[in-house]
Amino acid sequence: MAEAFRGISKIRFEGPKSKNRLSFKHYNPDEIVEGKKMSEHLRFSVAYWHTFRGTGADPFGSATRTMPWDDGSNSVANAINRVKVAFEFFEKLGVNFYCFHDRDVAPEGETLAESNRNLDEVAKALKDEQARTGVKLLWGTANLFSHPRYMHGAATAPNADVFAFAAAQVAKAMEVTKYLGGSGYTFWGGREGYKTLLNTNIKREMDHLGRFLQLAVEHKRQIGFKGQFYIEPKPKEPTRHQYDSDAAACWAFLQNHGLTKDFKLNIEANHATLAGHSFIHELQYACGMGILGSVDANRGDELLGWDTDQFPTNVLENAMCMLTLLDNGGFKTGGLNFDAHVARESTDLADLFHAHIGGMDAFARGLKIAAAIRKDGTLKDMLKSRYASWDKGMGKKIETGKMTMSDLAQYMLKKGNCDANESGRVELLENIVNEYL
Ligand code: XLS
Ligand code: NI
Ligand code: NI
Repeated sequence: MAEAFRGISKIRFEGPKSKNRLSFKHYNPDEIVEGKKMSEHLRFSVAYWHTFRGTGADPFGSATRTMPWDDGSNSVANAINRVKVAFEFFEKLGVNFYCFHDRDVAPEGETLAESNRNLDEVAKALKDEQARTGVKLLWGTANLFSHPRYMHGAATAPNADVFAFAAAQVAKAMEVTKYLGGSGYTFWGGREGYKTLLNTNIKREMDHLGRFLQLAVEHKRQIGFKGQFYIEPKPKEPTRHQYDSDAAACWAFLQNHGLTKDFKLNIEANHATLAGHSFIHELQYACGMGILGSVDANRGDELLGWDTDQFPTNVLENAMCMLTLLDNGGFKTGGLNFDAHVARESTDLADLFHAHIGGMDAFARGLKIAAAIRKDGTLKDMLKSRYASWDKGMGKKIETGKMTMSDLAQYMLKKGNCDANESGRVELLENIVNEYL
C-alpha cells in the first residue's frame, strides 16, 4: 500500500532546543524516570474513533477533513485499508497502544451476523498489523450509542430486545478484544441515562445496567478473557443524565451490584470537568477507592459545557495527573489514551501528528515534574504532618476502633478544649508546585 502520510517520517526525540516541529522536545521514550522508561510510565494510546473516523463534522456543519486514502464507502475493503493507514500513523508517532469501538474499525451490516463477519475480517487485518509493528491494543469497546436502535439506551433500554442486542454486541467485541490480546475492555454508557424522568424508571434501568455488567463478567470468565474491565464515568452528553456520572457514582453502583472485584475506572479529564469536578479529583477519588485503571487523556474548555475532547496540553494538569499516578504505583493494565480530536478547522494531515506530539510532550513534562516533586518530598512531608495527630495517641486509638463515643466525651471533658490544626498552607503548597513547572 502507498504511504499515507508522505513527507512525514518517524517522529524522534530531538530535545527542547530543536526547531523541528515534527519532533519530540520532551518525550524521550527510553529515558529512565524513577527507574522505569518514559514509554512504560505513560503508555500512550491513539483513539481510533477520533483520529481515523473523525471528519470534523459537528451538529452545525459537515465534514471538513478528507482522508485521501478513504474511498468514502462503507465497505470492508475500505476499513482494512484504513487499518493500514492507522498503523503507519502509530509507527511514525511511536505510540505503543491504540483503542477502538467495534463500529470504528468495521462497518455495521444489515444483520448482527453480517456485522460480526465484517468485524472478524477487519480483526484479522488488525492482528497482522499488530504483529508487524508490535503496537498493542490497550482496550476495546462496543459502540452502543450511534445506531438508532439505541436511542432510548442499550443496557438501560425500555425494550428488552435492545438489551439483548447490546449484550450480543458486547460479547462479540469482547471476543475480538481477546483475539487481539487487548489488556482491557471499556464500558462507556453513552445512552445509559435519560432525557426526561417522566418516561423513566431509574431503579429498573440501573438494575438492568447492573445485570448487564454481571453478564459481561460471566462471559469474560467463560471465554477466558484476562483483560481488565473499566467503566468510564461521564455525567451527560448525549443523554441529559448518565447513570455512571462520576467516580463516586460508579463506586456506589459497583458496590450495589457486586462488581467491585471485576471493574476499575477509566477516568477522562473532560468528563470530570463536565461532572463539576477537577480531573485530579476524579483520579484521586478512584485511587483512594483502589479502582483507578486507565485514563482518557484530553482536556475540556472552561467556557463550553460539552465534551470538546481537546488534546491535553495543560502541563500543570498533566503533572498533577502523573503525580497522582506515581504516588499510586502507576498504570498496571491501563494507559493514557488520547480520547481527543483536532479542531474542525485543523485540516492538514500533519495536524494529526502535531496534536499527538503536543499531548505526548506535555505529558512527558508532566511526568518529569511529578518525579521532581516526589524527589524533593516537601509536599509529601507536609501532607503527613497535616494528619500527624492520627499516627499516635488518641488519633491512633480512634482509627483502630479502640474508643467509644463516651470515651471521647470523657477525654474531651477532661482536656477542656482543643486547637484546630497547623496551618493548611494552601498558597505555600501552590507556590511549591509552581517552583517545578
Ligand atoms: C465519549 C467517550 C467515549 C469513550 C469510549 O464521550 O469518551 O469516547 O471513551 O466509548
Ligand atoms: Ni473517553
Ligand atoms: Ni468523552
